[in-house]
Amino acid sequence: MKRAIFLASLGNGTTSPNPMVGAVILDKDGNLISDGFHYKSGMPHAEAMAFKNLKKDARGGTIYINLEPCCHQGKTPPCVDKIISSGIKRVFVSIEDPDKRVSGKGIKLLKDAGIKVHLGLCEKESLELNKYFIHRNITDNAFGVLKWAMSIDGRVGLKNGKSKWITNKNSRLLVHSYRARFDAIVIGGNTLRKDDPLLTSRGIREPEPLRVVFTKTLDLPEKSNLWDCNLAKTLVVYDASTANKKYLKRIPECVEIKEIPSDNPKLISNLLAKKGCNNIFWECGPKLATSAIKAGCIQEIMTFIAPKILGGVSSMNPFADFEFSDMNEVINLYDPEISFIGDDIFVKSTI
Ligand code: AOF
Ligand code: ZN
Repeated sequence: MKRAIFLASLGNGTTSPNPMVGAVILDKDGNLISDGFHYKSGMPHAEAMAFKNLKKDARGGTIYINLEPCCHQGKTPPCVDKIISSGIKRVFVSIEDPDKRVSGKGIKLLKDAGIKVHLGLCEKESLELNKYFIHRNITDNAFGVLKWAMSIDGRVGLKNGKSKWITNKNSRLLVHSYRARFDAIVIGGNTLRKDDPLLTSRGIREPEPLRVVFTKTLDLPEKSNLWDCNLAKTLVVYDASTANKKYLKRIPECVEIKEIPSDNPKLISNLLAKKGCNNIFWECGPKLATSAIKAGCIQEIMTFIAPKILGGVSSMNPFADFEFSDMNEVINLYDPEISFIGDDIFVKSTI
């Protein structure tokens, strides 16, 4: 199963909206005779790849899969049928598929066909590997990770908005490699106007994650790195209740535009989930970061802390006011993982 999980992880960054799945086949004597993984939506599933790669007859053998095999006709035929017709006698499955077209039905069909099914092997690792896919299927929203970089006194920029650079080069390179694991990166209009970021993984992920800018006003600049569609796709999402549509003409044709009825970040998360994004990297400023947390769009945080003091009551904070009046109301973070990137501190935790 560990091999199946490893193979599955090779699809990291390419399988969305699909899960990462690997499959390993042993013959009746326990010899490894094939394996495979799912690379991309629309391409064969892991089991289909493993059957395609078969070197020997699988009759009487065993298959290990880190996700319940599918039983529906989607873009590709049901994997359950392939397993049954192969003559395999035992199936090890890590976790059930949360996709409503499958969830439990794949396992039932295998059992009905007289195949022995063992559920739960390496469950924890498999839940972790596909947490984004599982979250989207259960909530209809994309799994959100909020990232910010700040000085040791908790500032994300000077009074005049300058913030290049608070963290060191290696921290910034790490951010590029994290971007490669996300289907979409979201910023707000203020970040676009102030930083004019590229928001790419610098070629680590092909195609690059979708770059999304949320704007309340649509008052975005005529020139912007995000308008260069050769670098990556861009989507502008605007709040129809406050935006001035006269600014739409500033946005080039290659950029996709969608309106939402309010500034609730849940609408962005939901819209992106519907577009097939399992996860979102929120690289936004204080206002959007605060409302994204309030709306329940953030499941993990990533914080880079640099050994610098910016000072000043009017320097920029990572968050706006949550209006807390009691310490019982503040946001608690869990399971912190702390590491050093040179002399920057990197903290990952769940929320
Ligand atoms: C498997 N093995 O390798 C994967 C599965 O549109 P389709 O046909 O690709 O189906 C997508 C759904 O199939 C996806 O939502 C999930 O339920 C399942 N993915 N199942 O048996 C695989 N990738
Ligand atoms: Zn399948």
